[in-house]
Formats: sequence, C-alpha cells, structure tokens
Amino acid sequence: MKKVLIVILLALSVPCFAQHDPYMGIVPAPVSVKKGNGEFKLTAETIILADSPNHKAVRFFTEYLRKAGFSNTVTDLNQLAKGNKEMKNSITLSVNTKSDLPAEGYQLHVYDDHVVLNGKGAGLFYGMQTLIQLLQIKNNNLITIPCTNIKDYPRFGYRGMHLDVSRHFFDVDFVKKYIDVMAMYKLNTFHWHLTDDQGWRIEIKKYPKLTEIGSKRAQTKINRAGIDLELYDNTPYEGFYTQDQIREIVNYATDRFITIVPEIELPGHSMAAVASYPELSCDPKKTYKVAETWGEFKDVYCPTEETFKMMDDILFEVMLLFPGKYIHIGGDECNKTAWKNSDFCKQLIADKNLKDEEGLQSYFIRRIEQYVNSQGHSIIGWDEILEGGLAPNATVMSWRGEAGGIKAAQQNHDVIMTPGSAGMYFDHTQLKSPLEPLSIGGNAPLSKTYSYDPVPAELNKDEQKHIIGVQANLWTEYIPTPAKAEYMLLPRMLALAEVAWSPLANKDFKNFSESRIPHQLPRLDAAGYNYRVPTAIGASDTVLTGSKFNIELTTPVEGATIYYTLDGYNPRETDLKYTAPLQITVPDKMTVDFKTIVITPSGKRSVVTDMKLQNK
Ligand code: TNX
Repeated sequence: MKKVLIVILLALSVPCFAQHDPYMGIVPAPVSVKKGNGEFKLTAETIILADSPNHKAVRFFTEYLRKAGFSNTVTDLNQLAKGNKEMKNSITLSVNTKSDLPAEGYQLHVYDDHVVLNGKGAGLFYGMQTLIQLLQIKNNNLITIPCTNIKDYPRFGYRGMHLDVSRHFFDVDFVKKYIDVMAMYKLNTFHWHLTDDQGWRIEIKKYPKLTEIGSKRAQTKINRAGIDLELYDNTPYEGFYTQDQIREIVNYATDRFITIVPEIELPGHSMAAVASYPELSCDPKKTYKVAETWGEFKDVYCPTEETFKMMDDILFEVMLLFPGKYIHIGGDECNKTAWKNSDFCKQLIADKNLKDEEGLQSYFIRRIEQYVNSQGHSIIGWDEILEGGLAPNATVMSWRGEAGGIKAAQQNHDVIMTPGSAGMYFDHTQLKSPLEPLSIGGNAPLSKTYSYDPVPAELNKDEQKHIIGVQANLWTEYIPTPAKAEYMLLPRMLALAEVAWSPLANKDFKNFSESRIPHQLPRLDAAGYNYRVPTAIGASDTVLTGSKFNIELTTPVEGATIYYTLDGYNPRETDLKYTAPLQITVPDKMTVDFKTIVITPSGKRSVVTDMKLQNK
C-alpha cells in the first residue's frame, strides 16, 4: 500500500494582520500614514469637541458611538477658552483646516492623550470614516485607537457606484444600506438606474401610468439567455419609489456626502415606458408589454414632438427631486429598427440633414441636453452618445472598454471610466468556477477590479484632466435578492474604492488582499452585510506536480477557519482544521486532492478550492 504522508509543521508565527500593514487596515489606502506608538483610549469620559457641532460628520460620529454604547456628547469648541482647546482625553473634530488640504481632504492625528481631526465639508466626513475604521471596540466602556498621523485626499472627484433597480427592484431600506457601505469606503456618487425595459421605478406625477403599468411585469426570465432552455418564474413582479421615498433617500445620501445621479434611459431601454404610453413609440397602435427577459429591444421612443414634450415633463419632475449637477439620460443600446421602418423618422432625418439613424440618435440626445441644460443641470450618457456626434456639454460614461472615453476626452468632454472589460462590471463572476452563483458572463475577480487605472496612457496631460472619475456597475438581471446584490458587490467595491481614491503609488494588491481585506471583512459582518468570502490565501483550483508539497495558507477573513480534506470530499466544518503549514508527501504515480473551504465566525462560506497534488 502506498501511503500519503502529512506532516503538520509547527506554527512559527501567528499572523497578525493590521499590525504589519503600513496602511493600518484602512481601505481605501490613505495618501500618507505615519504610525505612532501607543493608543488613545476612548471612554465615557472622553470629551468630543467640535468647532462646527452641527456638521453632518460630527452628528454621524456621535450617532456611531451611541450605537456602540457610548453616549458622549459634543462640546462646542467656540464656547471654550483658548487654552482649553487641546484638552486631555478629547477628540476634536474641526473644519478649521490649513489651506493646503486638497478638496475632500483631511488630516487625522491620534496621540495617546487626545485626537484631532481636521477637514472641511466632505473632508471631515472622510476623516471620520477613517477614524471609525481605526476604532477597536473592546467593550461597552472602552474603545482604543492606535496612535497615528494621517494625511489624505482623493485621486478622483467622481467615485461612483451604480445600482440597477429596474431589472430587479430594491426597497428603500436596501438602498440606504447600499449608500451606507459606499460611504464607509469614501465613494461619493450613487448612480441610480431607475428605468429600463423591465420596469419603470420612479413615480412621475404627470404620467401615472409609468408606474401603474410600467412598474409591473407578468413574469421574469430566471436563467441565462441563449445558453439554457428558456425558464420563467411565472410570477408577477413589481415595485417603484414614490417621490416622497426618493426625497428621503436623497436626504439620506446627502447626509453621507453622496450625490445621486438618477438615470432615466432614453431613447432605448424604454419598453416599460412604451408599454405605459404607446404614443411614445413609432407604432402607437401596436400593443407593448413590460419586458420579461433581458437584452436589447426593438421598441424605442420615437423622436416626435410629443415624445420630447413628455421627456421634458418627466425630466422636470426628476430634476426637482435630485439636486445634483448630473442627470444620466442613458443613450446606450438603442436599437434602430423601429426608426428605420418609420416614415416619420425618414422624413425627420431628411428635414434636419441628419445623415442616418445614428444622426437621429445624436439629435435626440442634443434635444434632451438642451432642456436639461436650460434647467441648470448637465447630462451624462453611455458612450453610444458619441455616435453621430456628441451633445455639446455631455459627460461620457465609457463602458464598452475605454475607447469611447478616450475619444470623448480628446474632444474635451468629461469622462467617467467604467469599462466592463476592466473589472468594473460587478454582475460578472468573481471566480471562473461552477461553484459561483449564476451571473451574466464575464469574469471580474478582485485582482482585476483592483488593478484598473482609469487614466489611459494614450491621453496627454490636458486630456487626462477630463477623466473625472471611475465607477463600477451592478446590473441586476441575475441578481434578484439583496443577499446576492451584496455578494456581488463585496468585497469588489472595496477595490473600486481604492482605484477611485488612493494614489497609484500606494496601490499594492498583496497588501490589500492579504492584509486589509481580511481586516475589513469582519467589519462588514458586524455591519450586517453579506459578501463573497474569498478562498484561502495560498489555495486555488490548480494542478501541482512533485512529490513533496509545502502548503502554507492564510485566512482571507480575520477570525475565520480554513478546513481541508485530502480524500476528494468537499470540506466542511466537520473536517480537518488548518492550523499550521503542512508538508504532504505523495507517493509515486499518485494524485492527492487537497481541498479547502473558509468558514467565517458568522457562518459565511467560501467556495471550495481543489488543488491536485500530482506525483507523475
Ligand atoms: C449592458 S452597460 C447594458 C445593460 C446591461 C449590462 C449587463 C450598459 C450601458 N448597458 O443594459 O444590464 O450590459 O452587463
């Protein structure tokens, strides 16, 4: 009998994550971190001082402490005599910064007897988020904060995360939770995809049928189009936000320094609206239904005066609800069949000297832009709005690679990079494995998202200034539940945050994935989020050849356990615990299946990895 020999090597060191990490576990990595010695002890006696006591960051911080069991109140710094301003056992939150701090920047000093945070506006909020990441809650009476000196500010002004609520609807509470996690990681723009073929999700007072009809569909496609047999759930689906709910969410986001960019899709992706008001289409006599499956649909808005009037009315209400600069008007994947078949469109193309249907699309977007600009807002559109010529003031969101963004920047237009090919599509899978849940196709592992640099080398210095930021998108065709939305979002959103915030020189995937992600994930647990548990660091689906294998693993989540098997079975909590490096000796002509799983204290499980140890 040939025997497999396993030797468990003595553990030489216990991994201690944040201690060896130059960024002290903080995500996104700050511009500069100087670690000090010792720690500040936050107790019930700690005085919180603020020169702007009603600042949202100050209120957010005390509310955070209150939830952790600390009821420290805020003292107005302006009321204190001069000498008292850097009191012992105090935390000062100040908007009185030295002028060399860039926009949204902050400076945080943690000494062993007091803490000072400086930052204006959003800067104070981001500094407070960093401070919160540094807090170690020991018990109800004590929080410690390691001594440090941090100076920080973002690389990009636009740091976006998108959510598609049309394909699947997510309620107010979930949207707030989504905004919360964005704020934790210093993202500042929530792109809210409110309308599409499969559902109109925003109440418009003047056109009630948009939600009476357009927010409902008879059933939903539940498996991948084109690959499997056609499966539908045979269950009616509906949902929309009232204008009151929208206002509530806008206020909630504003309190967290997040601007919402609402998207009202036009002229394509508009089946839900066309089903509600067929007069918007080029063939009003046809009957239309809200789409039940995914893809590109032929029935789109017809560029009639009636359509433009209705679009202006809709956008008027939208602009009253959303105070931000940008309104996203879609512009992507507009199928031109209906326009090609329409005498009206042919005539319009001739009358306006538009060349072809692409010209007509450009005409459509320009008309909408004129109206949006007249109301004091600016449009963003997907990169298809380049086709037939860009509207004069439009910002381009480059999703089909970077080409559209590069072209737009060269034409002096602002650009937000969100290329699907570079890991910015969070509806893509996080690992190519049949163990991952159904996704739309495409692979965007954490490393791919992390390594994206939104500034293309092709652009010269002036053109590069037009890259105002970066965004990732969560399209929800195959994301029907909040738990799955969080699974697809996390931890990739942390990689996005670092792409958007941290200076290039501070980016380091090894440190990020092996030190800071393991430190952050338990925090997401504590905050009630689901996430994809990364597989054990050092394990992967691979084949290794040799006779002796040294296996050294680390857990991707602080406090989680790695279990393994060597018998081909999928490991679970009843199997062997990995506690120290292993040496496995495989006899001649044999293969050993070394399988691992990571299970967190909250019971979340990674997928199983399968390492084949082969002695040929
Ligand atoms: C393309 S990205 C779309 C969406 C889909 C997405 C799926 C874009 C502007 N259009 O309508 O949901 O792909 O990944």
